[in-house]
Amino acid sequence: MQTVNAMIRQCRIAGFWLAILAALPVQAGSYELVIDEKAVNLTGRERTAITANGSLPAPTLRWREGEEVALRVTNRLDEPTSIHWHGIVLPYDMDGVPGISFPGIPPGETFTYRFRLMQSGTYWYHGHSAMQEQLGLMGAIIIDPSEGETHAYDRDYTVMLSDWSDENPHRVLSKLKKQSDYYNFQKRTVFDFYRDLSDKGFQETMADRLAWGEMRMDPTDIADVTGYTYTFLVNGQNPAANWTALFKPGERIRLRFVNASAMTHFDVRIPGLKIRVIQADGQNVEPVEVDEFRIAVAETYDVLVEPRDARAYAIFAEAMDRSGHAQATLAPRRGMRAEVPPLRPRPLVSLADMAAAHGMDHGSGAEGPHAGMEHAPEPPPPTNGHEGHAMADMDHAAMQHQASPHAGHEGHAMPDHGQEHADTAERVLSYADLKSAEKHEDWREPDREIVLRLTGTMNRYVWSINGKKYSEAEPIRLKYGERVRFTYINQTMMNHPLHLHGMWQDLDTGKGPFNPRKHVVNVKPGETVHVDVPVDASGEWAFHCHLVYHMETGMFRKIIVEPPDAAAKKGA
Ligand SMILES: [Cu+2]
Repeated sequence: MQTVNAMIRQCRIAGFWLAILAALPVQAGSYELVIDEKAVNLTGRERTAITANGSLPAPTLRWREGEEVALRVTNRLDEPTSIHWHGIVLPYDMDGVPGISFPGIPPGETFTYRFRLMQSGTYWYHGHSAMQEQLGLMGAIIIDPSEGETHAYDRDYTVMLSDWSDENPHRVLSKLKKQSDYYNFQKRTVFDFYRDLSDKGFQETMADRLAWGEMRMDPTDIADVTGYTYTFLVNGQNPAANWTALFKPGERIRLRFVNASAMTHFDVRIPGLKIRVIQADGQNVEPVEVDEFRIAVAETYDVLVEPRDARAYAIFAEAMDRSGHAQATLAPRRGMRAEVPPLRPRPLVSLADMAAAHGMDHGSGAEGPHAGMEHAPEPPPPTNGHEGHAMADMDHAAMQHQASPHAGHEGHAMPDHGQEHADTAERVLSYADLKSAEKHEDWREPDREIVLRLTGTMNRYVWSINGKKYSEAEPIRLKYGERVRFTYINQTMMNHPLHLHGMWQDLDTGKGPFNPRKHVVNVKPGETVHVDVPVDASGEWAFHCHLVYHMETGMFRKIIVEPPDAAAKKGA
């Protein structure tokens, strides 16, 4: 029975009925996407968005593992466009990055993407030309597994989060270039200064202010672009529109969260419900039960919830900097609305956090690829609870963000979102919780390490890697078949969600062959993170921070993977 249903579903997807049955399991689905402009009103003012088939977000594509897809993408804009299939393993010339994978799609022309799906799970697609993604060009991809779902559920909804601005993205960027904290209206006030004086005393307060000033940074500078210009959307709808997912009490609901924002990390809660995380970036993980999770730009998380009461529940996604929120509703009937929790106080990055983060930096691999990983991933012990209390003893050299390894503080390299707001939620998902549900067959020690320092100059709003922006940098060269450890050292005070095209990043959470496999790895301010990349795809690939304005200003690299027989081919 199960098999017949599955086959019927496959046929519906393919758009054929019985004719295709003979061809199973190989099938070919043809899809048409027409990229165009369209007037939208998300804030009370009419603006122009970029849409696919007239919809914002673009249509959800539902595929099946093993399927060969052909997508005809037609450009009706008066500028070039492109679609990148985010997280999908495919031949590099189908990856959709202009200037790397292919030339882009000129106005009036059609490009056909073709590839076979060798994976399942929740992914998404988005424009990779200029800043079209910020203007609405993104959609979800759901690939059903060929061998059936691991987890049973009664309903299945996609929850695509995004950030919409009425301002043109080029204007946003030019404002940031003139003044990097243009959108940061949550700066500390003179009242905060006097409160700090009474809490911390004169010396500590002044030292704190001076140190931040030297860095040309501000502890409230959590996000470059904020709710001042952004309206946060769920499936293209603002909070007032109350996008609703229906359920019957007792049902088990799968929610596929996709963060399709240009710049916004979200903290997601559904007050009154436990959230069971079952997939990260389309990959099955050992289920983890949490009250809240942070979703970085371009990540996906699949979760299960089981609402038992016939009432409305809020799906509440707070922008990480607390400058606004996206919101949807889980309810037994349309028109219901849950009580929405207030935004929590904005977080501050403390200098002590930054110092602790630098303590995590155990250098450029001199200690071997797994240095520091044997230790339990525990946060530094709490001090007396006063932020910045370590200031008097602070090593200011560390704050200059030199590459100085601090011995003796190993083992804190685990990305641990939970620490930042552990006091306001019972259980917050951290990367350290992620464990692959399947053992990776090809797991082995890395052959070599490449250290990538995430750098930036806030006063000119230039973001870079190892101090160089894309236009100044040589490509990173890898060899097919090798396993490379990338060590990301974040020397800035911004989060950077790093996206590698075409290959997986096995995030080192200390679980060896069960390390979670991700297409985006978020690196927090001051943090060092290790990922191992099985180099199993030849060609030229993009690697970049997925914050659009960071990518645009230089935090981007081309990665060239030499095929195994490159030498032979050159000779032929
Ligand atoms: Cu991407």
